[in-house]
Amino acid sequence: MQTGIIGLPQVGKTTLFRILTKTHVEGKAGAQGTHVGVAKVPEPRLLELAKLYNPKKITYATVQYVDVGGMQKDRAKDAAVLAPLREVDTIAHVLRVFDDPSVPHTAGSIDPLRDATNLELELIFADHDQITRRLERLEKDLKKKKDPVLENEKTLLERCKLHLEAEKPLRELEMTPEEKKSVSGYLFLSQRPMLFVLNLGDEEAAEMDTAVERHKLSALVGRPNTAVIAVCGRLEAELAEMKEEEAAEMLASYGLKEPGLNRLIRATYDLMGLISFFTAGEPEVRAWTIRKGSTAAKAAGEIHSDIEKGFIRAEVVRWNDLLEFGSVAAAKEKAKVRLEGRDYIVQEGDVILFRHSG
Ligand SMILES: Nc1nc2c(ncn2[C@@H]2O[C@H](COP(=O)(O)OP(=O)(O)OP(=O)(O)O)[C@@H](O)[C@H]2O)c(=O)[nH]1
Ligand SMILES: [Mg+2]
Repeated sequence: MQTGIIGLPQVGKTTLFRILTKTHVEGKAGAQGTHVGVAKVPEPRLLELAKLYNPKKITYATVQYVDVGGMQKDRAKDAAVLAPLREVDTIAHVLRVFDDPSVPHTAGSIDPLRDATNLELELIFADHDQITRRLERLEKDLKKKKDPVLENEKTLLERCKLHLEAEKPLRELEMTPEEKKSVSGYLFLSQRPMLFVLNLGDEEAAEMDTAVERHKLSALVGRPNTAVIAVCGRLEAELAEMKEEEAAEMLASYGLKEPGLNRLIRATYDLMGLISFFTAGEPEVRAWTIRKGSTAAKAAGEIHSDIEKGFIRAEVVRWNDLLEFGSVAAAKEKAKVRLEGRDYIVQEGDVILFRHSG
């Protein structure tokens, strides 16, 4: 699961990327100078579960972040920056809210709504170009031979095109699961779930909750497949350098409970429609990632394809029941352990033991 970090030049993308992925060195640059790194999904329940098992290993779920570099005004250059975005599951758009005369803004002034709108338009234009080309091709083919599948595709693409022409991203267009599937091959950029990350100045750290209103960004809120979150990039960078206790003290001094990065990672996780389930034992207590709505068999496959193939049943206990009763055996006595089949839909926070053959 990958999140692409985009934004105008000098908005704090790489700063955030480095702290998210704990890469203190200059990350390994891939094609077009992109950086890829892995972030642990914060999961306090894992430590609670570990207290019961005293495991050799504790393993967090992870998400990948890709820092794709700054977007320029020049469209040709943008195409190169946009290319790696086709591979990602969600996009995090860093918006510069902090003002700092020593770091000039490319547009000369601070206006996050303008920046959000302009960059969104780039994604919309890219998808529009792609659809226009595809429709031309389809029309030619349909002239030669009638084909109901292609007809359907044409109708759907025309609907997408109209939506884009209203300057709205495709993630806001309602589609049936079948329709979504039929366009999934196009990897449309404006269809990706979007997280707007407001990068605030330190002086706003204590007023994170009201940042949206203060900066007149309500237009970004409440849209489908879109989320907004505020962080202070510079403060986060300082926190990342501190010892745990010092960091906690500093957070408390701003009235904050946890680093903004935790909220950011969880927000991308939610936006991707991901949930966690756990496996727990003496060798390892571990969080796993699956899409909401996945079956027990699918979850087993996440761990190992052999467990999916040889699936017999899943023994499922809710994480809080397990913590309350202290062991699976005790939870069983209280009838809190369920035996589920391969089609059981895994719930966020399930602790699962898979019984399998082979
Ligand atoms: N004052 C202030 N400066 C910041 C903050 N975040 C980043 N900066 C500074 O802004 C400059 C750019 O930060 P980067 O993280 O490199 O920004 P970027 O978006 O990766 O920039 P490009 O890759 O060049 O597009 C650096 O000098 C940072 O120290 C912040 O929250 N407050
Ligand atoms: Mg950068």
